[in-house]
Amino acid sequence: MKYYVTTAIDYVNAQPHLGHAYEKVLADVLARQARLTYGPVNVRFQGGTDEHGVKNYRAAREAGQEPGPFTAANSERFLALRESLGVSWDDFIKTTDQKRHWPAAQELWRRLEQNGDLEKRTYQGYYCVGCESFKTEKEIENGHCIFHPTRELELLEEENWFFRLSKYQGWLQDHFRENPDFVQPAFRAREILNVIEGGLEDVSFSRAKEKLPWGVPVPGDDSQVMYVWCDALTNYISAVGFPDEEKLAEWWRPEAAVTHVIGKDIVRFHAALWPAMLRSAGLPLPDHVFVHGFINLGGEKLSKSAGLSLDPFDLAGTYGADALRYFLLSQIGVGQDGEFSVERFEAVYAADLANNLGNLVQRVATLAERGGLSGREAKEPSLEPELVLERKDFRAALQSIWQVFDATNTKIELEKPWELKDSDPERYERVLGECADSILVGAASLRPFLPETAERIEAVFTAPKVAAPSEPLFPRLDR
Ligand code: ME8
Repeated sequence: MKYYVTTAIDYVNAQPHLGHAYEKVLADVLARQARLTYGPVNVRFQGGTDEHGVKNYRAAREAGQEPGPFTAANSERFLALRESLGVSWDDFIKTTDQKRHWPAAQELWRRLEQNGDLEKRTYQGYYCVGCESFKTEKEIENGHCIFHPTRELELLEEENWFFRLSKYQGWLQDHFRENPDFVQPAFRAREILNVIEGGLEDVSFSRAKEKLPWGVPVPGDDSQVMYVWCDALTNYISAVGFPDEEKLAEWWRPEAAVTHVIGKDIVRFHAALWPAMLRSAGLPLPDHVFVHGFINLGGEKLSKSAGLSLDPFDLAGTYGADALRYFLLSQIGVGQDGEFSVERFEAVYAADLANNLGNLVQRVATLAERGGLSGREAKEPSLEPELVLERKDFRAALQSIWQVFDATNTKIELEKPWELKDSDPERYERVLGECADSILVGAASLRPFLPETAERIEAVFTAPKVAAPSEPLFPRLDR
């Protein structure tokens, strides 16, 4: 079984915020769980940055820089999430990569053209730079794009290449009916199917080079560069070798499981445009598009354009990467939006991490050390991988893992091993061994979610002699 999971490739017009970090952590859990379930060689976890388009180009200009160095520097910040939050990408592709990415984007273009799906037209419409797309009437509210109410829409008139998306409407509807879990969760599938049934318009697929010189050149037309979404979506196959079909087939073929993890604002591109492009080019489709909600702050979506941001590097630096991962994974239901506040984060940190898990590990390890307990064997996880890989219900998964820790805490309270050390040393050892074992079961299940914590706990209880960690797993917050 081959498992290929991708994150959206982020625009690099500004620094990463907590919303980006959230998405990468969700996909990381899938990748880590898949490595445990299918074996690391059968899993590929792909990330990258989306560096073309008007938004990036203007941000560079506004910073007084050339787009190349500007996007390259910001791309590094996105890649840095790998270290700061333990996002275990196997590979990271940049759309400015002329060797790996451009030939793929251009070959895909040629195939769409050969299939009669690209044609040049003059078009006038309202463009949202935030979304990097033209907006239909239905997507405009009070004169603004629903996703970017702080940006002005721009009226553009240009001669561009168009992709005949409308041609694929019927086929897409059938695909949704035949593959009810193509888009997950189900409420998002229904939503996007409604949009498709409401009618799909053809998509402007290029921009005049004289207005936007920053993009992949359109094959055979020097006056145009590719539309940023056409270029960006291709990353999912350029990264795995397209146009080399043999290389591509290792990860991108009907029998492999391919999952795109994306946010709710870009479903249309992934669930309508991308499948249609692949169909036109005669390539297989991904299996799942898993759609997450937004991280909000005080009810507002975190966004680069609205200037509302929370620095994931600061948060991970202050509280620890695993603490931040825990909050993001345990507090938000599948596909739902999540509200972030430092107060809530600290309350969850104190209750679940410092007091519950951290205390339990410290207590059991201290008592075990006192009794000279030998290390135990590492355990198999009790968590069903299906809950993670299929249902993607990370909150439910963590709740079930915490039940193991809660039960161990209760056992300690009931058995009071500290009263047994001298009176009944045999029972003392047995109780502590059982507690250590159930902590090890919990830690094994925790590996995809809190990798560093799981490793630390497993190191404590599998060492030749159990010894209490010199530093608590989750230090108390002095406030
Ligand atoms: O859309 N909460 O890039 P992007 C949760 N380049 N997720 C959020 C979020 C928030 N507050 N804000 C953004 C793009 N995201 C394109 C993708 S893929 C071929 C091209 C998510 O930097 C957003 O939904 O605007 C998307 O999945 C990802 O972050 C990148 O957003």
